[in-house]
Amino acid sequence: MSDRPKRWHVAEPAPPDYIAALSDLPPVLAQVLYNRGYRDPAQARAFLEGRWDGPNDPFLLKGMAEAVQTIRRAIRGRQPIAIYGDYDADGVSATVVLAHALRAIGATGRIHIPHRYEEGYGVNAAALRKLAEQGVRLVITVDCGISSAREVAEAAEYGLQVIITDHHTPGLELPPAAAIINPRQPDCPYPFKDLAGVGLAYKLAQALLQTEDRGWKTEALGPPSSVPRPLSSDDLFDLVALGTVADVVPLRGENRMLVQQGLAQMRRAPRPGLQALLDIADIPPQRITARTLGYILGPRLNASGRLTHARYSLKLLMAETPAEARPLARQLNEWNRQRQHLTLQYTEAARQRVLAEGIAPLLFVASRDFLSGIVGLVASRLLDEFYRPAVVVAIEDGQSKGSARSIPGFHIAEALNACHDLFERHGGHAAAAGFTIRTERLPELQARLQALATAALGDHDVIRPLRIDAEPALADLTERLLANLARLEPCGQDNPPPLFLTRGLRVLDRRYVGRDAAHLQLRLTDGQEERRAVVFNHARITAHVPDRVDVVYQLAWNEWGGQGQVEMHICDLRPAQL
Ligand SMILES: [Mn+2]
Repeated sequence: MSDRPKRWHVAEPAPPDYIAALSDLPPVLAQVLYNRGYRDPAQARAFLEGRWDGPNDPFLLKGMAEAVQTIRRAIRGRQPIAIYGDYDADGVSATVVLAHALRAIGATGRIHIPHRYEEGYGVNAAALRKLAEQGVRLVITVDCGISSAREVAEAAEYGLQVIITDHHTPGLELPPAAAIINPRQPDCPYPFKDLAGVGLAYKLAQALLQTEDRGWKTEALGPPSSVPRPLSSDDLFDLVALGTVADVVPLRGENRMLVQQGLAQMRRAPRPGLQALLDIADIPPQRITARTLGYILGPRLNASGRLTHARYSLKLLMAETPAEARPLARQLNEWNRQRQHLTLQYTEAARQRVLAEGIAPLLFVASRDFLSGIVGLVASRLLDEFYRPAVVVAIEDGQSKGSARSIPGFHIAEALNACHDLFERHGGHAAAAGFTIRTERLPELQARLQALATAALGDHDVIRPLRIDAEPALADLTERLLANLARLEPCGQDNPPPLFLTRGLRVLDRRYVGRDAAHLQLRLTDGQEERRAVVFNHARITAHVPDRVDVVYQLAWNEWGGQGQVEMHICDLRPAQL
């Protein structure tokens, strides 16, 4: 819980006929569905039951037919194909998805994942040239490439074809590729725009394997040594779920379906690499949730690319036996610990700078001490604490690398586009982006971004909104309600865990618990009912808890001491307004 002020917004109550139409559900759950935008009871039910009029036909993606044709032609001509991936969990998952699909249809070739520090983000000319020298005639990018017009044009000059699959916001100039698969490009009719990089790799895999099913099998002759394993695109759902959650794209529509399917598959039979990571974290596969992907598996798979090279994560996800997976998982776990340590250290240095220099509309911290693989995490932490767009830069001689995170109301990728003349390279989304810049241009960048943020957000205080779903009484907070709320899973980006407000509670008991007494445990009552509540990491926050409080919280199940009970996890707390 952060100590900065938050603005409480309680959702407008759903109309009585809506609640009545969903009378088999607890009213609190019906209200949550209404708040999530499912204003028609049938829609709400479909969301809850995971029914969905998908999956969408992959050929609705602009460029898909050309991509499939080009890939088939390369396979027929026995031309090696390269997959050009990215070094984050989304990019690595996408690489593995496409590798399995290509292998299954008899393609041969290579995989290239760039080195974050030696090559940088995206498609680089030297790597393309090297692939061509190795005999590759076709390169397929996953999770990158949309901002690499120059490199793709240059490759065409020496006869290297490129297919781009990328979900990042296209810039002004699209690369002259053989095909571009990106639902955000102009006039792509694909109905769902929020697939991750791995989601798009999956759609390409689906298209390739689907055309295979249409009886084109005879065209896909691999070399005699490679015996393609039979593969259904459904076998790849676990990887899709992993990259989708790790990349923090909205868990709605097609993504919700993909993540649900992937979680079910992982719980049944996790692939050896994921099983090995779960073993180290002591998590039984049956208990995997979207949070496990976001907070346990994702960070470990990201750690290799942040500190050394993402190929170790690639090898882990490709591992076919536990013996192969275990040492890799241990290594990733160790890198993740180092990553955590660096994140804490840099974040503390950055917040000291922010506090010393005054909190501007946009936070901008640049340092020679930062490693560029970590700056994005620091920007996230700054945003969490100060609720401002945050740009964090690792200064290096010559060229520096930065990472930005933003809040609603300030589209950071567009802000970077507006400064495009300053960058060597840049790209991203509304809420997260990155760039490479000549170091001497940093002061101008800071001034221009500051001006853009001031114009967009104004000088007034930007206060984090807490979107509260409902105001239940303590008596409503039951095991049955919690079980019903679980039907909203997988929760995450754009489908957050429900948030509740209960007013006028009396504090019966306060206890400091956990290491360094970091957490505060309360017993709360409304005069009739009593519930346990926890404020995690209260220290910087609630030095004094008054006797009567209004609390905003999520519901959780606590099984400590062998006895289960519903528990309130407090996100914000105020003296009761009587
Ligand atoms: Mn991505």
